[in-house]
Amino acid sequence: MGNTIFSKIIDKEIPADIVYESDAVLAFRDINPQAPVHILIIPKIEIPTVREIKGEEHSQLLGEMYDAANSIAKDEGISEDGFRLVFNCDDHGGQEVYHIHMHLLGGRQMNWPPG
Ligand code: DGP
Repeated sequence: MGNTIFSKIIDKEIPADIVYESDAVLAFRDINPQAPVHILIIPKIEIPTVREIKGEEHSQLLGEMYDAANSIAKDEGISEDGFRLVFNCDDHGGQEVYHIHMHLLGGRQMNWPPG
């Protein structure tokens, strides 16, 4: 049992608009979308921040998350024009939910710097 709202989404205790699911990874639409397509791709195991990612332990999991992002971007019709993938980390990174999640954003021109 994890500690965040995302654990409840994984356990189907609260609803989410799920677009991809495997044994290790779940992806669903962000409740507060910042772009026409805004999907969160998360591991089913709880890793609080990207600081806890260990290459040796999590490389396969991270690889699957990037595969999922590419597959979902194609399904959503944003792959050709391009998109943005973001992990926020802790306070200065703007992280609100302490279960790592990759934001997949697309369907409009992204700006830089992100603010
Ligand atoms: P971050 O700031 O990087 O931790 O992003 C957290 C994102 O999670 C934020 O864009 C809003 C989204 N979010 C928070 N709670 C829920 C929820 O209950 N359902 C869904 N679908 N998204 C949520």
